[in-house]
This record gives sequence, C-alpha cells and structure tokens, in this order.
Amino acid sequence: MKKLYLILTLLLVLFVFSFNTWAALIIITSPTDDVRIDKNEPTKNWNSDYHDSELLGVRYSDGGVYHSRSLLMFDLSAIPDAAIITGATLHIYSIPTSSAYVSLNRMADDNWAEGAVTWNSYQGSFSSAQNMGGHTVVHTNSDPAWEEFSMVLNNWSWADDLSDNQLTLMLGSVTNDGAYSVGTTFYSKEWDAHNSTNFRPYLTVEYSQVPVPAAVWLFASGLIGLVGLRRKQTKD
Ligand SMILES: [Ca+2]
Ligand SMILES: [Ca+2]
Repeated sequence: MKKLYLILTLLLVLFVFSFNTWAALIIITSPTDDVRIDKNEPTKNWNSDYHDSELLGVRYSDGGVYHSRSLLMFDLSAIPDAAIITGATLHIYSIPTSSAYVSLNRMADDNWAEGAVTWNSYQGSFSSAQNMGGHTVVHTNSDPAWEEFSMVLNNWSWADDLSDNQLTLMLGSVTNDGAYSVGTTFYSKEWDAHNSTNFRPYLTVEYSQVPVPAAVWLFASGLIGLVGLRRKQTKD
C-alpha cells in the first residue's frame, strides 16, 4: 500500500508541475482601434484626419479632470477564456510633453470604433470606468520613450474581456487626479502605419491556464487504472 501512496504523491507532484508550466506570456502587438476623444470638440472623430489619427493623448482642464482622453481596444482572442491573468502591462510611446500623472481605466463598453467614436458618443460609458492604476509620464521633448502602465489586476474584470475577446482601455482620469492644463501625448498605431517605425502601442499579458476537464479526467482515469493494477498485482 505504501508504494501506491508513493505513486499517487508522485503523480500529484507531476500534476502540479504540469499546471505551473501552463503559465504563458503573450504579446498583443497592436490595438485593433485607438483614438483620442476631446470634450472641447465633443462631436469630432479624431481618427478621421490623417495627422490627428497619429497621436493619442490626455489633457487636463477644469481643475484636473481630463477633457482629452484616449481609447484603445485590444483583441484578447489568443488567450483562453478560462485563463487566470497574473500580469498585464500597456506599453505606449510617449513624445514631447510635460511631466504628468496619467490614469489608466478598463472600460466595460466595447461598443465603439475608432473611425466613428466621439466624446459625445462615448461619454455615457465613463461612469463604468474601473481604475487600473496609473503612471507618471516624465519624459520631455528631448527624451521621448516607451512608458509602461502596469495594471492593477484586482480592478480588472478580465473574465468578461476573455469572454467577449475585447479589452477597452482608456487613458485619462474620469475624476480629478492632476494639475490644471497638464497633459501628455502618445503615438497611436497610425503613427506606425504612416511612418514605418515601430512605435505602435502594445499589450503584454501573463496568464496561467486552469486545468481543463479533459486533463482532469485523464488524471482521474490514470489513478483508477493504477489502483486496478495494484489490486491485480496484490491478488497475483
Ligand atoms: Ca487609430
Ligand atoms: Ca470587453
């Protein structure tokens, strides 16, 4: 019987190790949609103009509330629906700006497209923003660089996004978190398309996969088989 327990323990260890090896890192290379929206021009779609579409950004007014914000949509279909997200970072290239704290929000509403959305058409969804943390952008005119926004995972309803395969992020706070008239600018995916340089925003996601029923059944049937074999050996 001792041998059986040993084998069972070994199998369990192997199972746990195989579970750990399912952890994966994925790079989602580009948003499917990205666009700025601006309260000062609430009916303008900023993706429709060739040059306006190249830049994303945030800008404060009215005592620290961002009146210019940016939406980014990522396709998460490469990540299994049952995955557990263990890390996620938005990488976005910052260009000449003053230093500013920029909030990152996860939005429940994916029902927008870069070629049509405006401040007015999306403002009804601002109240559903989940704050995912933020980052102080410090780079100056002479020092453009990649900025990394590490997401606060507790605030991410990722099961919803893995099921609908669309993650909408919004740069820019829906509350007051900065100084008056400060802002910053980022390259959009159109900058990359127009200028042939690799500055397009991207997302990195680390995840592990929960055991799928098939694997559990395989494991269970293996155990049953072993017990059967053990009994047979005992009889023999
Ligand atoms: Ca765009
Ligand atoms: Ca979603």
